[in-house]
Amino acid sequence: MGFAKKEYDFLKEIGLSSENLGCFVDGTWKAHGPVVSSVNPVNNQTIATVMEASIDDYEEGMRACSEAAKIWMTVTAPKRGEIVRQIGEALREKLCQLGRLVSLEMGKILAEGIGEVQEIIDMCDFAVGLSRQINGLIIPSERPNHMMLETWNPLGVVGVITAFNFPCAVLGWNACNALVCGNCVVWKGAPTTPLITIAITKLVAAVLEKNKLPGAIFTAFCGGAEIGQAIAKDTRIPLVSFTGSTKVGLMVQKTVNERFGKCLLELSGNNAIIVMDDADIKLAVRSILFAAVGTAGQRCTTCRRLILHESIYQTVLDQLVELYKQVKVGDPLEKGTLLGPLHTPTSRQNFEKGIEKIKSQGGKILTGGTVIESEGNFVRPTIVEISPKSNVVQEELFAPVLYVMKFKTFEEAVEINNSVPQGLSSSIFTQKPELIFKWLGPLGSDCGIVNVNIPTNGAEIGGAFGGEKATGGGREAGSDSWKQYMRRSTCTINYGNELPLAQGINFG
Ligand code: UN1
Repeated sequence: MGFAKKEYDFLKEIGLSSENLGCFVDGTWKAHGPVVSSVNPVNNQTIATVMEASIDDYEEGMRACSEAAKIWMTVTAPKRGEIVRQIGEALREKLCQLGRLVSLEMGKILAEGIGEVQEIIDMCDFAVGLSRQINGLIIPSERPNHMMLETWNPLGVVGVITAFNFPCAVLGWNACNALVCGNCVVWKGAPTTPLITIAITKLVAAVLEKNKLPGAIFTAFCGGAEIGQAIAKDTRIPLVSFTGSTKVGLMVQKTVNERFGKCLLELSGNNAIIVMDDADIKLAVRSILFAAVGTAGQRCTTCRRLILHESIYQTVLDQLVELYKQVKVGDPLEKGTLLGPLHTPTSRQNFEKGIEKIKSQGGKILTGGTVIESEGNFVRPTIVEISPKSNVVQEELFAPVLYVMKFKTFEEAVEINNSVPQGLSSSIFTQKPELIFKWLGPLGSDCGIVNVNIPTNGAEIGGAFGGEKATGGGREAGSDSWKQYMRRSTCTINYGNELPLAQGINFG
C-alpha cells in the first residue's frame, strides 16, 4: 500500500509500508493490539500506522525468546561477534535512509539523525572486538594445589526499553553488548517512534535469517506502558535497561528489584557548562550552542545550566543571544536547519508551562520564550537569566531552554554544578591544569560524564555512558559496561588430595 505522501516513499527501502505490524515475535511479524499513528512533528500529520503488541503477543514473544536463549548462549562469542558485524554492515548500507527516518519521526535534524545511526554502527564495531575479549581473571589462591578463576556467562534475556529522543542509538549501546555476551534481546522502543523500532528490527531479523539463526534471538514490541510493565515484572528477564524520566525509572527499578532482577538506568540529566575567566570564549560559545540547542534540547546530555565567571559573563551572554537569534528553525530534513520541532504537541505544551513557571520564579527571558505558531511543535530557543537557587533550575525541562547564572570562584561554580538532584554530564572551559585536575577529582564534578573544553553532549561510544544520583547510576556502551550483561562466577578448583580451608580454619 502506498504512503499518503510521496516524500515518504524512501521508507519502502527500509521495509516499511503505510500500515505496519509492530511485533517481531518468534521470527514473524504480527500484532493484535491497538493501531497507532506515527506522526511527523513538523506538521503532526500521519506518516504511517502501526499495530502495537497485545499482552498475548508479548507472552508468545517471550516464550520463543527464552527458548532461543538456550541456543544463542552456546554459539561461541566470536561467532556472535560475526553476527553483530553483519548487523553493522547492514546498517552501513542503509545509513542514509535510516538517518532520514530518525529525523522524520523524531524531529532531530538530519545530521543528528544520521549521527544516531552511526552510533549503532560504532557500537557494532566495538562489540565485534569485544567478542574476542570477554576475558576472565585467574586469581592466585591462598590454598596449595588450588586455583581461582572468574568465568563470564550470559544472563539469558536482556530487556531494553528506549526513549523517543534516541530511538535507536540506545538500543545499539545495549543490544550490541548484550548479543556478543550471549544474550537474546527483547526491545520495546518508544511508543511515538514505532517506525524506527520496526525498521531496525527488520534489518537485524534479515541478518539472523541469513545465518539460519532463530529470529526470536531479537524480539521487538511496539507498545506503551503495559508492555513496559510486563518486561519489568518478567522473571525471565534478569536485566532490564531503561532510558527515560527519573520518575518512571524509579517505578521500573522498584518493580525489577522486587523480583531480584537487575536494572541499568539512564534517567534525567540537568547538565551544566562552567566557563572560567581564562576560557577560550569562541570554543565555549560554539560548544554551548550545540549543547543547548542541539536535538532541540531533548538529549539527556543537553546543557541546561550555564555557569559563567563574572568577568566574562556579559561577553559570553551577548555573543550567545546574538547567535540564538540567527538559529534557523524549521524542517529537520531541510539543509541549514539547526533547530527542528519538539517531538510532540505535549512537549510543546510542557515548554509553555515551563516558561510560565520560570517567569513566576523571577527568571528573566533574554531571548526566545515563545512557541512558533504553526501546525508543528516548534518553539524558539531560549536563554533565561536566573538564580541557581530557583526551584525550576532543579528540574529537567526537555526543551531548548538554557538557564544562565554567575559565579566568582571555581569552588562556587563546582558547588552550583553539583547542587541539582541529577548527575549525568558536566563540562568546564579553562586552560588551567590545576583547575582541570580539580574538576576531575574527588571535590570536582559529581557527574558520570566530566568534560573539559567540549560540550556536555555528543559522547563517544568508547566510554561508559551514564550518570549518578537521580540519573540512575547505570553505565552503558563502551569501556567495561559489557560486564553488566553477564553473570560472573568465581570458581575455585582443588586439584590436590588435601582439603586446606581458607583463613587457615582447622575443622576437626
Ligand atoms: C540521550 O540523550 O539519551 O552523548 C543519550 C550524547 C549522545 C547520547 C545521548 N551520544 O549526547
